[in-house]
Amino acid sequence: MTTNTSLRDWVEQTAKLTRPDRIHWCNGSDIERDELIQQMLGTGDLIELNQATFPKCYLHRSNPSDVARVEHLTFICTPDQEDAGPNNNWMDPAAAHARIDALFAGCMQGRTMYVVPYCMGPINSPHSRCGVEITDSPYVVLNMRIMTRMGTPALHRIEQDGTFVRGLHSIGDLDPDKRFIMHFPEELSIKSIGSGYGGNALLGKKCHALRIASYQARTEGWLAEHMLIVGMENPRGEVHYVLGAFPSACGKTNLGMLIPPDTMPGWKVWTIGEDIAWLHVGSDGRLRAINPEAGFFGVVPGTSPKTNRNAYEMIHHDTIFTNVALTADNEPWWEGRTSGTPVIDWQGKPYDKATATTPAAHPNSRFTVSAKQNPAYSHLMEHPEGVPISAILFGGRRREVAPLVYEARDWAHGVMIGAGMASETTAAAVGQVGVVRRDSMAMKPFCGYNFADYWSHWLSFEGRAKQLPKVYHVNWFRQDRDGKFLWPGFGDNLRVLSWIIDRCEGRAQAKETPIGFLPRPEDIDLKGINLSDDALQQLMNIDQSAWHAEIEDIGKYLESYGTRVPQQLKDKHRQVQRALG
Ligand code: GTP
Ligand code: SPV
Ligand code: MN
Repeated sequence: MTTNTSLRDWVEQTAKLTRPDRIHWCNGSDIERDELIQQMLGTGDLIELNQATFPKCYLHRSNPSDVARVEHLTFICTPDQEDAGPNNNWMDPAAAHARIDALFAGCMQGRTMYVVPYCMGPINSPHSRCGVEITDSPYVVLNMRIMTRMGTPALHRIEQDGTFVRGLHSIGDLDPDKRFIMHFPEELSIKSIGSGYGGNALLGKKCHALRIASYQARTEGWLAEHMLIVGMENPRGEVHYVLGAFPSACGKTNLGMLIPPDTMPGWKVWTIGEDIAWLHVGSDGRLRAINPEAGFFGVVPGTSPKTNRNAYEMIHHDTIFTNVALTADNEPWWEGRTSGTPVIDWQGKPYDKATATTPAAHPNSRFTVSAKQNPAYSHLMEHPEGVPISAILFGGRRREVAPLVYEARDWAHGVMIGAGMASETTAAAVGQVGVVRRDSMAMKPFCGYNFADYWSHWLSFEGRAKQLPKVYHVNWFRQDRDGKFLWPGFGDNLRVLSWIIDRCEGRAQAKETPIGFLPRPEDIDLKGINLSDDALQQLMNIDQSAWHAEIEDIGKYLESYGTRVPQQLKDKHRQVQRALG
């Protein structure tokens, strides 16, 4: 078992509460994985896919009422409600424990309790943090094995460090009325019941690496962010790393795995991360990033050889698919896959594409895959100090208002842009899709404390680092009147990144506007893409009256956080408002 007595005691107490038939300590071995797969094939928890075309690939169908994160059932439980802030649902810690422990009582009867030690970040990095997830879901175990460094090495590190985040999870009876995702940041603990899906259940991911970690990061002087990390080398041989904070299902995995367009020869791109980044100021005074994860839990719909060839190839072996459709050949199928025809939908029901009114794959269907299967995998993912960051992108889905790209004047202005960003909601969370909402730094569902304090923490990096990244806002999702995207996106986003890198190198031109610096059409490499004058006009200009309304709305949003909002942020906001006239 383990030499760590507090871990031993916790497992024992949890077993007393949840009353499992068996306890299994996970070591992370291949044998353990293969046994779990065999067992799940037997129970129907996994379905074997076509092993000739998709070797070692399996399908899992989650309960139809359990297909996405549940923000309304997610709580931050701090003694003082003000510390959780208006951005979070809050419950008093004692009341929360009582409420959720009542649901955990006896919930694992007839089941195996898995004890899953994991490490977020490279095993030998001083910035990595460990946790243990106790779960009764073998699907969660299989996913955690891909998404984290799971098993014996993590347990050894826990025994050395002496500390770990405790995550207790049970699928319960999957009743949405008995579903809670609760966080106790001061106790470094998480309790989640009633869901087996993604961020609700793989506790190393959003619960630990964002909500708990962001809380710790604030007191310890670092940042835990919902960001991709991508590396690039341009034809001049200059290497730059860029972070991108986009809300769920808004393009992190795709930008992190970007493939240069044919018209941009000589560019190389590699992935460090595609969902979460932990940021520290390095000994050189620069902001550096590690990816705490080891795998990708990515959106399947839209993945094709055209949009993202690397992702498409990467998920043809050793992949767990969740809630995709099936073809007659037993291959996985999803909207946007350019070949095959679905005959069974994500719920396992017969599907006829000709008459169907709903998608065959769930819009939030996902692949789970090891980062090492990415053709653009970089061994720098294992670098204990991470990579130095040149630029930070904030962005969202905005069919209107936000131009293709603009640059902040300075760090504090960049923080204001990140704080004020907004995006249309997506299928990654339960609720209405396509509604514009403010989502500061793409962290609305994930910041474990009061946003006003979080903005102050961001501002404080001016005093911590010698050289901070330049900050940008991007929007790949502008639409014309018919709802067609104005910008080709995907690999062509490198055209925007190329301008950003040139700006970082002090080369590229821009025009100054009230909201920041925008490229002129001639500043961006548009060779080989066909954009109408009208599209260019919309992508690379600001609409004064739309921006008046936008900046006013951002002002109201900041005000709604009350007296804790840093004055510097309000000043930056007022500056832009004044410049707009
Ligand atoms: P999470 O895993 O939920 O955090 O999502 P993500 O931010 O990693 O988003 P992802 O890259 O998986 O993209 C989500 C959806 O947006 C997919 O259907 C993509 O095909 C689509 N998408 C990504 N990038 C672009 C782009 O540049 N343009 C357009 N039009 N669609 C894009
Ligand atoms: C997101 O919703 O931002 C995801 C998927 O990355 S989940 O792991 O379910 O949170
Ligand atoms: Mn995400």
